[in-house]
Amino acid sequence: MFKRLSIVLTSALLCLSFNASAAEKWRAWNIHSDGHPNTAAMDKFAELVEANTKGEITLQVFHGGVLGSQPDALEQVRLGAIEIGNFNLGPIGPVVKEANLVSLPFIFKSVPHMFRVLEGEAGQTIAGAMAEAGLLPLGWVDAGARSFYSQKPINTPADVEGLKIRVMNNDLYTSMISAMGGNPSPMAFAEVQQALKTGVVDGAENNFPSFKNVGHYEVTTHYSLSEHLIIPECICVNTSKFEALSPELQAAVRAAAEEAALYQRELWAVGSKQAREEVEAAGIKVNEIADKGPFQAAMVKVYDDYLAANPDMAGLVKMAQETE
Ligand code: BDP
Repeated sequence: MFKRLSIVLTSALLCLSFNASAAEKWRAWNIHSDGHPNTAAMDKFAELVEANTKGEITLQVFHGGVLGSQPDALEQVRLGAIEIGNFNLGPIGPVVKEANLVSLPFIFKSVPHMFRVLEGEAGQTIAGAMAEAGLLPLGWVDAGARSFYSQKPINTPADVEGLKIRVMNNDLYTSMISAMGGNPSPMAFAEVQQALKTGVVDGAENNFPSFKNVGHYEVTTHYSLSEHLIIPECICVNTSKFEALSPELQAAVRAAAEEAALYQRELWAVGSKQAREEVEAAGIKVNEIADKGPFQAAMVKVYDDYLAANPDMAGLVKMAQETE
C-alpha cells in the first residue's frame, strides 16, 4: 500500500518537474511577408531564441499580419495573448504617449541621429514607458524614412493639397497631412494597396521596402523623397511574460533580440537600396525634393498644437532636438 502510494507520489512529482521545465512556446507577430528584411530578421530571432535558451523557449513567427492588424496585435501583446511583435513605433504612440516623440515630422535629422536619440536618455524614457504599458522593447530596428507616393510628383506642401493620403493610425499623422492641406485617411496597412488601386486614396507614405513588398508601387507612379518621418521599430515582448523568466532566460532572449536587431539593420541597408532599384526598374519615378523647408514650415503648427495639448512632452522633444 505504502509502496504504491510512493510510486504514485514519485510519478506525480516527476510529472510536475517535467512540466516546470517544459519548453515555453511563444508566438510572434510580424506584418511583413517574404522578401522584406524584417521577415528574415524575425526568423533569425526565432532561431537565436531557441539556440540561446537551449530549446526552453521556442518561437513561432506568424508573418504577413495573419494574427491581426498592427493596432490589434499591439493589444494582444500587451495582454499576453501573443508574446512578441515587431512593431512600428507609430501605432504605439496612441497607447504610449512617450513613443510619440518619434512620430513628430522631421524630429530626426537622419536615421543615425534617430538611433543616437534612442540610445540616449530619451530612448530610455520611451523604453520605460513602453515596458509599463506591457510592450518591453528588446531591440530597436531600422525602418528608414517615410516619403509620399501617388500618381504625381510631390515637391511642395501645395502638391499635397486636396489629396487623400493614407496614414497609419496616429493623430499626429492626420494633423501632419491636414497641415499640408491634404485629407488624411487612417487605414490598416493590409487595405492600402486596394485603396490606392481603386482611388479610395490618392497617395500614401512609406519606406522603399514596404512600398515595394506589398505592391504599392504597382498602383502608383511617383515616389517623392520628402522623408518626413523617420520612425524606428522594435522587437517588443509582453513585459510580464519576460519578467516571469529566470534571469538566465531573460539574458538569453535579450541577447537574441540584440543580435537579431543588428542583423535587421544590415539587411535593411541592403534591402532598402535594392527595393528602390527594383521599383525604379519597374517604372516608378523617384524625385528628390530640393527644398524641404516649406514642409518643415508647415509642421510648426503641428508641433505647436501637439505641445500645447501635451506640455509634458516638451522635455523629450528638446532632448531629441539637442542630440547631436
Ligand atoms: C511599414 C511598417 C509597418 C507598418 C506599415 C504601415 O514596417 O509596421 O504597419 O509601414 O504603413 O513600413 O502601416
